[in-house]
This record gives sequence, C-alpha cells and structure tokens, in this order.
Amino acid sequence: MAGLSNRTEIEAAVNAALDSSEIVDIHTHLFSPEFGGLLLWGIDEMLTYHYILTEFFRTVGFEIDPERFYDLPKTEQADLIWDRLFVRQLPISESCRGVLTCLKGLGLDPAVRNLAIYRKYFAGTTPQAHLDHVLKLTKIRKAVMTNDPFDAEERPLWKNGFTYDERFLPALRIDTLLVEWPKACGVLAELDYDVRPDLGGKTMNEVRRFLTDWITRMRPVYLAASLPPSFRYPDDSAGTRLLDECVLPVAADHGLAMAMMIGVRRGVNPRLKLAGDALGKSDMTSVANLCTAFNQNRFLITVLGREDQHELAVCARKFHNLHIFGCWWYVNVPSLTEEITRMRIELLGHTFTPQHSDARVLDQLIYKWSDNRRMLARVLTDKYAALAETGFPVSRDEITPEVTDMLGRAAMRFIGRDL
Ligand code: HDL
Ligand code: ZN
Repeated sequence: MAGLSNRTEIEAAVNAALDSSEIVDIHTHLFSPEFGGLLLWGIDEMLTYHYILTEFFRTVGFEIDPERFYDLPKTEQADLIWDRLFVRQLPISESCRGVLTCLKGLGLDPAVRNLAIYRKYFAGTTPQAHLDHVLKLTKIRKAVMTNDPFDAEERPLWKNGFTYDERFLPALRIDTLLVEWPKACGVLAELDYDVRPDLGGKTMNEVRRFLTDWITRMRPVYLAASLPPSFRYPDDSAGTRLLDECVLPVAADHGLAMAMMIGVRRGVNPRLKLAGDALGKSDMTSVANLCTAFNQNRFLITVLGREDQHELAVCARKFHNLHIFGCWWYVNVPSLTEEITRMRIELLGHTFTPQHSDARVLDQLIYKWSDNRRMLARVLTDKYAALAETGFPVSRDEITPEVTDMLGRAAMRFIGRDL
C-alpha cells in the first residue's frame, strides 16, 4: 500500500479525514426540540452561558451584584455582557472568542459588533431549522444528552413517554443519587419508592427498581455522574454502597457503561449559581479500584483538573474496561487540549476519545468542534508524520477510519453501541 511520504501529504489526509468524518458528541447538555425550553440556542443564550458569566462578574467587579444581575431578564443580561465583554474591550478569552466563532460559522459578520443584527438572524429561524443547520455545519451525527430524572423540569417529560429526534441519544444522569443521597432519598420517596435515609429496609432493592424503571423508560446509552474531588472508592459513604449494590450491578445487567466526570467542586461561589463551580485535585486510585472491583463493567471517565490528566492516562493503560474521554470544561482551552491529547496519544495510541463538546447552547457545537478539529489536525499530523519518519508507510485509507473512530465512533463501540 503506497505510503504518504511527506508531512504535507499527511497533513492533507488528516484534514480531509477530519473535514469529512461525522462526529458522535458523547457528552452534551443539549436537548432535541421536543424537550421544549430545555433546548438552549441563539445569541442571548450564548452570551449568558455560565463560562461567560464568570468573566462578566470578574469584569464588572463590585459594580453589579450577581443577585441583582440574575434578576434581570435574559436579554438585559446579554445586553450588559455584550457591552462589557465585546464592546468596551476585546473579547480575547476562549468563551468570548467562541461566541464570535459561532457567529462567523453561521455566516454572520463578527466585525459589525451589533447585537441587534445577530438577534434579528435568530428571530428569523426556528429551533428545528436551526438545529438542522448547526448539525449539518458541524457534521454531528449523534449528540448524547444529559437526562436527569432528579430534574423537576425534565422528569415529567419522560413520565408519559415521548419520541424525539433520533440524532439525540439519552444518558441517565445520577449525580444526585451518588453525591446527595439525602436529597435523592426524598425525591425517590415522593416517587413512591420505599427508601430510607439510612439505606436500610428495602432501600437497596428500591434504588435498583428506580434505576431499572428509568433505564426502561429512557433507554440510555450510558449512566453518568459528575463527582467531586473528594470522591473516593471504596469508602464508607452512601455513594460507595449505592455504586456497589445498585448502580454498577444494574448497569452490568443492562450492558450499560458508567460515565464518571470527576473533579468538580460544586458551589464554590454559590452567588454565581451554575457559574459558581470550580475544581479540585481528584483521586485516580479510586478509578483503578472501581475498574478492578467491577472488571466486567465499562467505565467512561474524564477528569477536570489538569494535574489529574497524566495519572488518569496511566491508569487507562492498566484497565481495558476504562475508556478516557474529552478535555472537560476547565481543561477545554487550546493550550491544554493540545497538551493533553498529545500525552494521551503517546501513552494510549488510539484507545481514547479526544473530545466531546459539553455544549449547553446548540450554537456552541460550532466553535467547540471547530477548535477540536483544528487541534486534532495539528496533533494527528505530527503523530502520523513521526510514524512515517520511521519508514513505516502511512496511507490515507488507514488514517480516515482512525480519525472517525477518535471522533466518537470508538467510544460508542466501547459502550456497546456501535452506530
Ligand atoms: O457536570 C457536568 O456535566 C459539567 O459539564 C457541568 O454541567 C458544567 O456546568 C459544564 O457545563 N461544563 O462545561
Ligand atoms: Zn457536562
């Protein structure tokens, strides 16, 4: 098979593969239009994304109290943010640049710097038409949602069963169960599950019934939870007992992977609401302990701290039931995504998924995947060129499927859901 002999040819093959490959975005906070107002889209949602809110609060300092700001209508919030972050200064942060990348990707001109013009564009379309347009622009074939039965707004939608856009895949999110058992216990009791705060009586059976009921109702592609830096496995917490006796056995019974996103320190500044979360150093030994204790379960894991990335990658070398994914949240910035992805390829070859979007606003898919594709082009070109320098032939026909795999297909095969 004729190999590509120089970097330019390899770069062209990598770019062609990235440009033509469809994406499976394995973790988002997006919803299909059938979920109504849960689907966020448009310029005002982009500007009030919590990543940008934190930058706004830092910029205005003591001028505007977060409490007063959050009481304003969303358009007024967006007006203030636009003025302070995009008019009175140059929007050089990643989140701000992301908004402009989205506008440009939609064919709007960031140079006009006119919020009214952008609002007029979005007012002229519909959620469904805009969704079709964005998924076509980004070549996203499937997007995995975050579906939380403990969310009072979302739960009723599922209770009566409903069909939704098949490009969206459900994921059963159970943070509350694992991290806030007293709150989860109250919700389950309201839903007529016979559970007790002390986990006694029929509680474990009833939690397994709850999980089974929601797996049947939702048909998730995996179970998921974000966990604090203090997460330890095993320990004497309710979380460990619920993992051991309920979550992981039920997941195995249904052939479902467990996605864990570890390292989020919730509510560090509660005044900022969703924007108030931070991160902490997490314990990767707990990941190894989980993969050992449940060696027939499959784990999709990502961590929030830069300092945990290397240890997680080394841990993944030891466990074939561990698939690491994404540069999540605070490490989803160009300087770190490239560093992490290079390190992961050097330690794991192809056996990981470089990125997901984590998008909360539909339009963000444009900037997050544009950045991801550009980063992957740089990294993969270097890695395939380094391979070719050994004299090993690298062909376009071999590069393309590997790129498609790294854009979510391998993760779907890992969780037993090949598309
Ligand atoms: O817990 C998570 O899934 C995180 O991604 C949080 O939702 C976070 O607020 C976020 O959107 N990060 O990008
Ligand atoms: Zn997320």
